[in-house]
Amino acid sequence: METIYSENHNLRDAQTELYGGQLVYPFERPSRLDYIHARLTEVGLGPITAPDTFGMEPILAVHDAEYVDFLQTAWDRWQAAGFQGEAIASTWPARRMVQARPSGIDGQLGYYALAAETSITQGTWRAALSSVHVALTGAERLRTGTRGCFALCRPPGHHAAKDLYGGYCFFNNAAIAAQHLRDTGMARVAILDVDFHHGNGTQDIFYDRADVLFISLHGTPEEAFPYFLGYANETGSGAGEGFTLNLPMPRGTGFEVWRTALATALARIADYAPEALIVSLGVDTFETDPISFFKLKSPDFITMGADIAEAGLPTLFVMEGGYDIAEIGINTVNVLEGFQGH
Ligand code: SP5
Ligand code: ZN
Repeated sequence: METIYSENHNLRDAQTELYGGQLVYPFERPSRLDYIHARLTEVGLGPITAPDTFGMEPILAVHDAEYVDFLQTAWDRWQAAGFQGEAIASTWPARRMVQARPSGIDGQLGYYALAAETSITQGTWRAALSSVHVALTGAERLRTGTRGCFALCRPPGHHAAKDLYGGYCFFNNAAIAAQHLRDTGMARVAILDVDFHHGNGTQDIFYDRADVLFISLHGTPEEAFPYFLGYANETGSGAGEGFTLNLPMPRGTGFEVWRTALATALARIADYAPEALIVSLGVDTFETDPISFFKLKSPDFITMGADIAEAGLPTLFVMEGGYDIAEIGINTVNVLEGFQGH
């Protein structure tokens, strides 16, 4: 299986994440991809190729133009305002407040952020743009008949909505790839999100549409980030009614239960009969992930990949989360090997 990868992800190296009332070095850090890259090479999964470049059009097909402009200029504006640390939101349009866009950078951070843990930094824009190109290059491979491809994206994307960043995400790589496949001729695309966290951004982008099926397996929002979306009763709206499926699971969920949810997801995908499958691949379901609470073990990820292969669809894996860095290479590549060996 081919992997699409760019070293430009290193341009995103935030030094601060707001966690437990402290500013810590972020869980979502460049070395995550070093471990995955090393494991890909070690097992010889296949060629590792640089992404092609794309214009802004595929991004603007998903994201709001003013939001994109905000991301491009946020760091410079934050610096120009004289702030010393990394750019972090601190005030939100909460209940009963006006949902209008302020003019200053500090107000706009709160307007566009869905969470405070994610700092905007010097190289964030360029890294996020490169991550989109990685996903789009992978999507292009599916268009030309590839069975499986791995878009080794960083920063991740599934928490980003059309005009929201957070959860370490800025552009929704998987959604942009799905939209690109739609815009270049595919009638139906399915997105299967197996990251521990609910893919709130992807759900929001496609919520009222029937042409992209969105399914997420995740820690229940009662206890897990992003907290405010991902309940089972969210099933889509309007034309999209029935084309969102949420499968939240409780603390301590192990692979036996998780795999039953995956079977439910795969049955729905088979019924939908898409032309391609995009997997938002997070391995933060792992038992020792530092910020999550599922109990998957390393060999389970091989089974996961094999089960996904059973769908028999052209499949693009798009990297999302996973924070047990020592094991992230093994767990991620296990999914791909399980898929490939099947
Ligand atoms: C892409 C992705 O996986 N993003 C995840 C972002 C999670 N950010 C907030 C994490 C808050 C975790 N609190 C967990 C307490 C653990 N003891
Ligand atoms: Zn996650």
